[in-house]
Amino acid sequence: MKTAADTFDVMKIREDFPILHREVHRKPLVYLDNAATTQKPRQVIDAVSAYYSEINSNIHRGVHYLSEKATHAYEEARKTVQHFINAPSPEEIIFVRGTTEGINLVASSYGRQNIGEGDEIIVSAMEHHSNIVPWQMLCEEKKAKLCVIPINDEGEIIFEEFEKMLGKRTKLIAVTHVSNAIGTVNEIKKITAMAQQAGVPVLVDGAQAVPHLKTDVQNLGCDFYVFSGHKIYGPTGIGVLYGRRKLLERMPPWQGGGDMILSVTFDKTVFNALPYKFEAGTPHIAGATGLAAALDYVSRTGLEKISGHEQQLLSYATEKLLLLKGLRIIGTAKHKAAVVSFVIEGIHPHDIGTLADREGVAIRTGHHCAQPVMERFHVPATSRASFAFYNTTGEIDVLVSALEKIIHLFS
Ligand code: 7TS
Repeated sequence: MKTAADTFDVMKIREDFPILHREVHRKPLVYLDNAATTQKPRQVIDAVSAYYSEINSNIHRGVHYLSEKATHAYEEARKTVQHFINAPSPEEIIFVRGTTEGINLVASSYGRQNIGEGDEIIVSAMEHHSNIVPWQMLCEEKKAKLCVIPINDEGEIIFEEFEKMLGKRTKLIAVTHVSNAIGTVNEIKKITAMAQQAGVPVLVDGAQAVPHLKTDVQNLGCDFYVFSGHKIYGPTGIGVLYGRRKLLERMPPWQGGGDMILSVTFDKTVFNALPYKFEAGTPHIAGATGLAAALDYVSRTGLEKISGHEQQLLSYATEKLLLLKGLRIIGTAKHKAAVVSFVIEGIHPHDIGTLADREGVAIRTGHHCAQPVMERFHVPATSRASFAFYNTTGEIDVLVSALEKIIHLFS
């Protein structure tokens, strides 16, 4: 029987990504830094270019031809996002700059309105800084408390601890769907089920999940879901906040300006309806059309096939890397997305990153904006290879031989 991955033509996919054919340091580029940002297919580049060459205009204000075209493209992009994550309605899709801005929006609006002195916000020990710092700032302002669910040695949430933490004072839970630093895929449905019992809303940071897993916000049962366009083959500067209508409707706007109002006088301003209430000012219209092109591309390719291929890359890389002398993988959860974080005894991750780069291999080194994760595993930093559906086992071989050279150099 053929599996999804068998019918996946990675070489054909690579043809769609112009940058993958360039060289760096006179070596073919091997791009394994996809958790930081992904490369863009021609279809996305063309969509952005077509927007600027054919319909560029401001939205929601002109009655002229181009403005109507641009408005239509922007609102169609919203529907594409809605269907992609199976949100109940397009009004629950707010365009933002990215995951970071989406979380800050919820912290500023929902947080300021609903969290007070002595209240508690729960995050996990594997969060990216952007799902820690906005909550810390809010806690500081409101004299609330940030509680952290510990993770085990594999890098998985310890549910017994979470259960103990969840109480009358808990006002919000903010967890990542997939860890950028160690690749763990969290059991979001289990978290939302427990939260629902306690009557607490859940925000899910989907930055590292949407490119790899089929995301269905209704099935997940979350109240907010955020992700960045640039991590799913779309442009930078555009991202998405999904929120349950019931919550979004009660939340105050977080930025004031054009487009988010129905009427303004110096005595009283009436705010616009959803989703515009949260989209003050001219948005990234071209970015939204590029994001829609990216999501269409992913949907056409099929997330099942994408994740099948990526899981093969993950097992191949894990197996090959573990053969290297002194190499240890950080993050060994049962369910992982295509991220491998590792340390090599006696060699600083920054040296590994710099030397790998000379071989054309792009990996990220450092704390990955998840310093508490580094602390948890008692390492100052790691090297991280993160895969996308356009990567090949051949590229992993190039990474492995680059690492062999480095280990040899330092021995
Ligand atoms: N949340 C997670 C889980 C992330 O991985 C990132 C970015 C963010 C939030 C922030 O996304 P942004 O688009 O708003 O910046 N992660 C990474 C990374 O792993 N390497 O560079 C950026």
